[in-house]
Order: sequence, then C-alpha cells, then structure tokens
Amino acid sequence: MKEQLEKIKSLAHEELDKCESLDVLENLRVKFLGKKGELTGILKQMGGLSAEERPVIGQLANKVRSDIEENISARMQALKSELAKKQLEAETLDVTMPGTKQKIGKLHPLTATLNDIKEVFLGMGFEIAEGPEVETDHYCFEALNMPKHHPARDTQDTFYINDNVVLRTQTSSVQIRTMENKKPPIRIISPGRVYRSDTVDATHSPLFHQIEGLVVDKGITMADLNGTLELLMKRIYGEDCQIRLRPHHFPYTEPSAEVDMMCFNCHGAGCPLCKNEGYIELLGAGMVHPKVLEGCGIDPEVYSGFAFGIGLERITMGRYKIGDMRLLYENDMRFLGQF
Ligand code: 2NM
Repeated sequence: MKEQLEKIKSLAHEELDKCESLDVLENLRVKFLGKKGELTGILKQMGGLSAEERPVIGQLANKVRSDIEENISARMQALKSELAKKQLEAETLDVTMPGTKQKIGKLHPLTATLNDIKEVFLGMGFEIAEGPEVETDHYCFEALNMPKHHPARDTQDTFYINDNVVLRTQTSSVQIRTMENKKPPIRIISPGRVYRSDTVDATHSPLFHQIEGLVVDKGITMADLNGTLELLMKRIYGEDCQIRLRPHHFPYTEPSAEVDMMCFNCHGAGCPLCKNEGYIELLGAGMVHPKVLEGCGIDPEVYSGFAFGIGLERITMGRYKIGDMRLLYENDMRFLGQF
C-alpha cells in the first residue's frame, strides 16, 4: 500500500507538471483526489490493515493528499497568471499604428441642387409645401383646367391606380391643395417626386423630381415671375446667367412661357451644346389661369398669381454638365464621388 501511495504521488506530480490548462487541471484533481479518485480508493482499503500499519499508512496518505493539493494550487496560480498575461498582451493598443480611414459621405447632386434652390426661395420668403404622391384625378388634372379627354393629358400619361387615382405627374397638385386651404398671400415651392409613363433614356425617367413654385397675391404680374426666376438662375448658375421668356401653352397658366437660359458656352451665338439655339430650355411658367384660381375659391378679379415648374434633374444636369440622367439614379460611387 505504501508503494501504491508513493506511485500515486509521483504520477500526480508528473501529470501536474505537464498540465497546460485549467480544464485539464480540474480533471486531474478529480482523478487523484475526487470521491471516486485514486487516493480515496486506497483509503477505502485501510479497513484490512493491522492496528500497527493503519496509523502509518493513514499518515502517509494524508501527507500524499496535502502534497498533491499544494501542487494543484501552485499550478493553478501559475496557469491563471499566465492566462492574465496573455489576455493583457492581446488587449494592448498600439497608438502608433495607422488608423482605419473613415470615408466621409457627401450629398447626392440632386439633393445638393434641391438644397440650394430651397435656400434661394426661403430667402425670398417662400414656404415649402408637400403633398401626396398618389393623387386623385381631380388634383392632378381636373383642377388644373385639364378635364378628361383634354389633349394635354396625352403628354402627361402616368400610372393609374384606378380610373380616379393616379401617381402625380407634377407637384401642381400640392399647389391646388394649398390654394384651397389658404387665403392669399401665398408664396410656396413644392419639391417632390413625380411620375410619367416614359421610357428610360438619357433625358427621361418614369420617376423624376420637380420643384414647382406658386405666388398668389393682389397685383402679381409677369414682371414678378421674371424677376423671381432671374434671381434663382443667377444664384444657381452664376451672376452672369441671363434668362429669356418664350411664349408657350399650358392649360393651367395664361399667358404661359418657357424659360430659357443663355448658353454659357456660346453666349447666345449658337453652338453644338445648345443645338445652335443660343439658349437652353430650363423650365415652364406662367400666370395662373383664372379658371384655376376660381376653382380653388380665389377670386381672379381680386387676386393674380404666377407659377412655374422646374425639373430638378434637368437643372442638376446643366449645372454639373451631366450628359445622361441615368447616372443620377444608379448609385455608382465612381460617379457620385466626383461631386
Ligand atoms: C409648370 C409650368 C407652368 C404650375 C401651375 C400651377 C398651379 F397650380 F398654380 F396652377 N402650379 N404649377 C405650372 C405652371 C407648372 O410646370 C412646367
């Protein structure tokens, strides 16, 4: 039995010396000292010993137990401090390492242009009005002096939810809603998404953006329209920008005009950029038709107003010399990163 105890002791020391983890250490403790362990196995056999042998073996067994216990706790200390050291080393922050560079985003060219346009109009005392993109036939067409079967509806074909509900073709619907709900003076711009059933190409998209403006008050004339748009275009395209109004027809304005800007390339002489026109078409505008005012409960004998509609894509493309509208929607960072 004495030899057995010595053997357990030396085996335990041998295995503990090799032990490299706390899990293995716990297994060794169970193996040597546990209830079903090797030392307990020996102690259970002590009943068969003589009265002289029992205290000697008992003492030796206790000595072996405390030896192994000491060895285990020493090993545990060593393993724990090693683990802590490794953890600290892994967590060390090297402040001299190069950092990870954060990419700073920028505004989409459409958003940047819209922000600039809003800024100009807010400076002139306009408010920003918004409304639904899904509109009734009334707000999209009827109230704008385009009854059913009016030929102008052809140029504004859109997506129909049903006979009476459409995706708006212009944000004029917002202006009608405003005129119905507010007494003049009215000074608003209404930016937003609009829809037409157009096929995608370099200058068309079934979804694009408009900024429409509306001013209604006593004594508003075409001169106010001209001055307002001239100021806008000088702010957006530069102080040397010149505009001209050319007669046109819209069902919702009378008189109506298309507004061009003098070609910045040839200054009116004609060149390939302006297709020899000398001018580049920018937007449509006019004096709000008396029928439209009347339909909204505003007396055209007392009040007059001007309105205009700007295509945000067109203005943005002219401003940044972008040749293809699709580039504005594709979210290609190689393109967007240039602005
Ligand atoms: C345009 C061109 C001309 C316009 C008219 C109105 C309203 F509601 F007052 F009648 N809002 N916007 C208008 C006028 C829009 O877009 C090319």
